[in-house]
Formats: sequence, C-alpha cells, structure tokens
Amino acid sequence: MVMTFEDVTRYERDGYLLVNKLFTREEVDRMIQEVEGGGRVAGSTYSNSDSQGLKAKLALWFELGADMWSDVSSCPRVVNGVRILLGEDAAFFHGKVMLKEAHSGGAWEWHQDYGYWYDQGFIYPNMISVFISLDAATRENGCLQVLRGSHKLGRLEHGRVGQQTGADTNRIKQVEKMFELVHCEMEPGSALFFHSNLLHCSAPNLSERHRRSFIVCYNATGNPQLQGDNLKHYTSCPVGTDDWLQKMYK
Ligand SMILES: O=C(O)CCC(=O)C(=O)O
Repeated sequence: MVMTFEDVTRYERDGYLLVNKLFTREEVDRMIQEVEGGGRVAGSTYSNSDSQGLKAKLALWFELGADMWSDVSSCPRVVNGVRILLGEDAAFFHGKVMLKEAHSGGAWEWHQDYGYWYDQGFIYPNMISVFISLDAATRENGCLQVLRGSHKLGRLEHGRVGQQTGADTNRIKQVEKMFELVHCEMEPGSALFFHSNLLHCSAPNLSERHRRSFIVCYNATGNPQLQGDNLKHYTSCPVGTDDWLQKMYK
C-alpha cells in the first residue's frame, strides 16, 4: 500500500485515516479463526467494566512472536503506512484483540491513547494505532466514534471513569460541541489509522452481532519512554511480507 500525499494531508487534518479493505476476506477469516481458536487471545484476555458495568473485553500483548498476529503487525501494508504517517521509522508498541461481543460488549469511554501512554512515560505523542475490523463495525454494534480533528487539542487530563481511564468529562462536554462526531462504520478488513491524541470512544454492543477488531499500536523510534531514571529507546518494527497468508498458513 502506498499512502498518497492526500492521505497524509487528511490524516494530519482529521487525526485519522480510513483505508478500506486493507485486508482481504480470506485474511480476515484467518484472523477470526485465530481469535476463536484460543492461542494468544485466550491466554491474555481480561476485561474492564464500563460506567454501566458492562465488560469491555480485550487480549493484549507487548511482544511480537512467531504467530499470525505478529505477521499482521509487521506486514508492509501496515508498517509502511504507519511510517509515512508518523514521518519517522516505527517501532511495535503493542497489539490487542478487542472482543466486543454480541449482547454484552462494554463501551469505551472518551479518551486519547496518549492520555494513557503519557503516564507510561512516552515523551512525545508521535504514536499511532491501527484499528483493523474483523467483523462489520456499525452504529448498532458499537463502532469506534471519533471527534474529527481533536488530536489538535493536545493531551487532556485523564482520570477514572467506571473502571476505565477516560478524558476529563467536563472538558469532553465542551469539546464535543466543537468537533464533528464521526461514527467509523467499517467493513471487515478495513483499517483506521489514528493519532494518539485523537479523542475516541465506543458504545456498548447490545446487538446480535459481534464487533471484534485487532488494534496494533506503534511508536516513532525517535520517541523514548521514561522508565524510572532511564529512557528506553525503541527499535524499528521488523517488516515482514504482505503475502503472509500464502507464505505462512497455506
Ligand atoms: O474497541 C473499541 O471500541 C475502543 C478501543 C479503544 O478505544 C482503544 O483501544 O484505545
């Protein structure tokens, strides 16, 4: 995938870029098989309650390994897109499968990812998440919602909202009036690249249909992380192959 000048301009203006069908149906089917088959997802699933007490379930990891999730995280379609949007080389930060299941999937409160990551010591907000839809994501099943252009606000204060960390609710009430609310409805295999200061949330999933996604987060290699008195420097994400499905799993 090649990002055009227009894509980069749009990302810088809106704080996100939707790329339709970045992954094929066959690739998505393989990812869903992996979610349902256990493996890394089953071994690392936990949940956070939203403000209504519904469970927002996810499986999270910080290392690339010898598995399919790592092949997807390092495929050039994704990593090169991220590098272009960051304007720098990219390091893998973490991957997570969001299990927003039918009838039960909890909401995510308004937040910026950098609201969390600043507290984890990252010096700059030059970080990106790539949200890959595994199921169709619609208003009914709790698609991601963003405030278009809100990455330009810089980092807001975050605190406890339910069991989650969310952006200051008073400030959200005001800034919601200033930015366009976009429901990011997505087909399976489409990907949303978004800036770590973009305000986003999602509603619970009380529908009949799952809304699962794989989110991979990257850090600019020039963005160290404060750990105690030291700075941790991240190295480049390996770049694998776009042909991962044919090469590895056929
Ligand atoms: O999966 C969702 O609906 C929200 C995920 C999210 O906000 C995040 O990972 O930062």
